[in-house]
Amino acid sequence: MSRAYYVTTPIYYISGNPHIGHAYTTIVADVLARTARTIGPTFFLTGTDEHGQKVANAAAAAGKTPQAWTDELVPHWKALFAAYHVEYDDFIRTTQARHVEKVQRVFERLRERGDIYRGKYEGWYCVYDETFWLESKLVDGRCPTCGREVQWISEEDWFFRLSAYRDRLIEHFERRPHWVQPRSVYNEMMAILREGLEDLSISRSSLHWGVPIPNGGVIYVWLDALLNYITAIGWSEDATRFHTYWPAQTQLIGKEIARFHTIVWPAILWALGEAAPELVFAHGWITVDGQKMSKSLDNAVDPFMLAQRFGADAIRYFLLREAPFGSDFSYSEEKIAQRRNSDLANDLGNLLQRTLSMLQRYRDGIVPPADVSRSELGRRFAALHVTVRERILDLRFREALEGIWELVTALNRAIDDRKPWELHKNDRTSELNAVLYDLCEGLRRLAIMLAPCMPERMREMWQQLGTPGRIDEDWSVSLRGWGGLAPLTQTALAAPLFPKMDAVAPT
Ligand code: ME8
Repeated sequence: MSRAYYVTTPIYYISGNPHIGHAYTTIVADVLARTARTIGPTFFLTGTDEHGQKVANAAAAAGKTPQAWTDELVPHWKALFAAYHVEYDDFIRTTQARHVEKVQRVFERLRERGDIYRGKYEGWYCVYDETFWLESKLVDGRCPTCGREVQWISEEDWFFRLSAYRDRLIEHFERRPHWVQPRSVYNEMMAILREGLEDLSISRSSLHWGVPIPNGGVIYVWLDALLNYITAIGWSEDATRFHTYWPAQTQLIGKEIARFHTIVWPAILWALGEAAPELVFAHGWITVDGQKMSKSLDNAVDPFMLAQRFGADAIRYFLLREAPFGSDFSYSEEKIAQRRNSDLANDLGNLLQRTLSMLQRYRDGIVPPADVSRSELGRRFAALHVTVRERILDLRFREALEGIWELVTALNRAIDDRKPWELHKNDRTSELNAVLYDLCEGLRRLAIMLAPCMPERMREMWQQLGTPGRIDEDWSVSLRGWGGLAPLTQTALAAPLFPKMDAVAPT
């Protein structure tokens, strides 16, 4: 098998119910995977991070064993992804044997190579972020990432020689200036590297909930968690499969965990003799009143409620369209409703309704033949999908949607300018055929290009257009040249794709 497109999301701590921020990264990965699948083999991994003190504490607070607690919660996470039409190829749980065994193997290899040693850890620990902190890094005595209280830890642990990889990391960052994006995160990581690296404690001798280490203690939850990206694809077990996917093309994360993914992670991989991922993209946060949305800040929005209220596809669209990928953006139901009403109901949904009802009225719902070589719209938009796919794979989702909306706008304008009702009244058959054909072909192309972003609604649109074949076929076949829609196709006007909603008051 040749190289495939491999995209990953963070694996989420299963310390409570998910919020829309968790759905965000996985939705973005789904859009990438759906797009990559229109080109070739693709693998999309997501999952849950189930070990560590944070999860153990949450389970204890609920009066359950950590295993029972995580078993109970995993279905909520899977249901969340299903509610947002996410089609992952694999869902890894760090408590699964396939993962645990390989994490132990990693530990053995690191020990054999002399990359780890026994030492005493004395310092601070943030349970929320599962992160060790030096005194000098604390801000007002609190965790510099999340601002929470930290606890003092003093224990015998295993240490990974992270400091030994500093020069190689700097060289890697310099040689591949795009491997960490956006630039702001790249610069921040470079600053950390320049400042110097401490070795990293990779075990917790006082904790029991984790991957056990021979002679006591468990593996530090971050080492355990990072390894999911390779244990899921057969590392140390199936070399052919592993090398089909690794190094990953795109690892998506939130910016607060960039240090683990761009400094610790490549060093661990190198210690194992493996390559660093091609790209780590650390996106921004969904914020509420300027603060990161987060379970424990009590500002988390229930993603199930959102999907029910606005429709999963409208939320997907909002998340991709609202801000350039990478930046923070604020959560607002008013803005979601606005986007849904203006872009989806007015621009796109109405376009489909108007087109199919005119087609019904003038041509019994049957797509007429037309001379596509003369289509002005065809000349302008036949190659749009190439740009769109490029932008999506380049993680410029907003620009991809803006490009697609140029076609939406042009089709709406074609109705207003070419006035099919007048062409019909004046018996200008070939002109009427030409505009009706253009509209249907334009809509077909929109359905295909928007399917990665709004899979369910676009499948409905596809059905209304009556087009045979699959919506998610290879784009270079289904979108080659303006005119892929077969004349005489029978369309079937149905209910509006995005019924208009009442405006939502500003909050
Ligand atoms: O950090 N805005 O898990 P986690 C955007 N288990 N994205 C958000 C977000 C927000 N307000 N809140 C969460 C962990 N996310 C570790 C990861 S990976 C080897 C281990 C998303 O449950 C974003 O992707 O705290 C962020 O990085 C992730 O959820 C953190 O999830």
